[in-house]
Amino acid sequence: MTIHPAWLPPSTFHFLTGKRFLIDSDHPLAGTVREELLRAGCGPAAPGTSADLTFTVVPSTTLSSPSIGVGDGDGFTLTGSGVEADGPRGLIYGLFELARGGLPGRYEPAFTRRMIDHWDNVDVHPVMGQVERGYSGGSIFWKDGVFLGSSPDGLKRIRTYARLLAAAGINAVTVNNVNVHRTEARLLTDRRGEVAVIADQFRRYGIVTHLSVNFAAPVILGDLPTADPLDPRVQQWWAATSAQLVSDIADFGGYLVKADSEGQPGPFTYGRSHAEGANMLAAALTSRLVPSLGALRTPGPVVHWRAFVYDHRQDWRDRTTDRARAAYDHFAPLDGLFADNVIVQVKHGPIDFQPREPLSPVLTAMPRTRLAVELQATQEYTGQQRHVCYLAPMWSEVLAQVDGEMATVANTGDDIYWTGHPLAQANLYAAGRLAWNPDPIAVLDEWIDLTFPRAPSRLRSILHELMDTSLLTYEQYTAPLGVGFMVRPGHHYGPDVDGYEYTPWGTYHFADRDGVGVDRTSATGTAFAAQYPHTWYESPATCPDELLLFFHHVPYTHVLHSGTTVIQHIYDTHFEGATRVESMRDLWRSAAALVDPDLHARVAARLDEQVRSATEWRDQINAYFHRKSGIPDAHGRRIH
Ligand code: GCW
Repeated sequence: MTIHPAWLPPSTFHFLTGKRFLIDSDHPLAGTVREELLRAGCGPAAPGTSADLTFTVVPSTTLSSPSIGVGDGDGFTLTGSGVEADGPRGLIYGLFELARGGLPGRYEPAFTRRMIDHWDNVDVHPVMGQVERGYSGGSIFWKDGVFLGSSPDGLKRIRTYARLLAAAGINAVTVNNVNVHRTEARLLTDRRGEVAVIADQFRRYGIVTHLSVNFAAPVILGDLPTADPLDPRVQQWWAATSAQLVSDIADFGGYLVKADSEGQPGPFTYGRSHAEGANMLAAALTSRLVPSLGALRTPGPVVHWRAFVYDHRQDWRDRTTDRARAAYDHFAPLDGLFADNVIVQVKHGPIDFQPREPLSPVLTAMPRTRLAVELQATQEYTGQQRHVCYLAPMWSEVLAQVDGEMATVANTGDDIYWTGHPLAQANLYAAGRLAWNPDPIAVLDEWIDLTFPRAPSRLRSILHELMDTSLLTYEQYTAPLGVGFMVRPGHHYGPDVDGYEYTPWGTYHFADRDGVGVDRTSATGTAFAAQYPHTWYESPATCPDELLLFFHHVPYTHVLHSGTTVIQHIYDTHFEGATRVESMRDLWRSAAALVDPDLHARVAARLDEQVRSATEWRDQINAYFHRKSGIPDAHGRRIH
């Protein structure tokens, strides 16, 4: 079984073959650059002779130890004759920029930490499997409870992955699921050696390793009666446990915590706030316990504390509770109360990775708190890597409105194409690269160039046609106008308009015979719209069409800014979306001679499924709203 090389095929750097290089740094990452150059057929310049390519680290920022702080020295300058890096990591990024044919100039990421979060389990979870919401096979770290990094092949795969991530500009990874079950909790203690092995591989490519932890670990693993963050025994337990971790993994990145969310334990159990919970872990991570000296503070690891906190046991009859409000209601009042090494990690939208949501108001409401925006490459709600759905256009809109850090839920697994759908590789690539190049279509071009070297222009244009607007197409044939969900409960694939309507999950569309949408206005609704510093969302007159049903309950006859009615918009977009998918399938068929046959077949099979699924979506959504409203399609098309 040959694993697909993704955006680093063997020909990467071959245009450098025969060049003489000089690397003016003895940092371990310089060693990685050297290995890469040797692999590409370059040779070191003989002493006293001039080199074709020089790699230097600007001395003022040279770091002497292999442990690198986040964002330290990631930037670099391409000089025309090599790479002048701000720090050792910049050498790696400079090398990969050379592979992309980067022009001389300055390169710097817009986000310091660019993290990939795995939702991998150690054991197979009875419902969620090896990888929660994973659509690319199993984990590359664990299989059925066994650590894969113990075998040479497993180790090699992790290293290959690290190389891919570095080439995409990623510098941090969280290795395990935020829902931390019993076995996984032990990665913190007796299984931390596994994390250390993974970290050793990632470090070679400048990637820092993080760990998801269970807030109740002192109870689950430590035999304490409580996990109360203000209890000294709990603090002591976390400090001692963290000290061991940090002594095993010198550059350990820190903890990722999902607390008081969807059944995960958290500080609320003890009447404590999220700030108290997060700060306790932050303190534990930064205090190295030296027996006779007490706590010694050092900068370094951080706590990523997720803001995805809401009531998942809501009564659907209760119209005052609004899941969209929850993150802001919980976190905005805590602004300024988090320790310096706590980063509040916020999903980009207020609900949950729907294809269309407004920006989460939390992201602009906490100026005195370090924030990370969370994106989801794994396509839980965007076709589960069976549908072509290039997410970068949405992400780049999000990233343009925020700063700080970014974290993206991984879409990778042990599949030979890494991502199940070969074209979904572009999402992983973009998850890193958008921090360096905010133009999603330019990033797609880069991905095509690297992944399909010497691609004929016909293939390039087919891929653009398939992918550039694939998210808009997906949006057309699924839930309309920002209302969201309408997916099958549980696995979240395929249409089920009322699937979540009378459930405790807080995701409702409120369709009746007269209209549809969620009233989130201050005047008559849940007042979620008031969490924004502006008032655009308060009135349908100023609310963008594509978010209308996220914020308003309107009659089917409401006329959109586009000039069409809501009901006619639903019919039109669903017919058009499904038709577009048929064209995508035909277009891909025409590319058969242009790409590797196995890759072609994999994508073709998935496009067949996408056509089936888009048709199902079209027919169910159209039939549902036709039956509710009784309003016929103005164009007389067939609605079942
Ligand atoms: O979207 C939901 C998913 C859960 C996930 C949760 C989260 C890891 O359905 O599977 O749990 O979000 O982000 O915590």
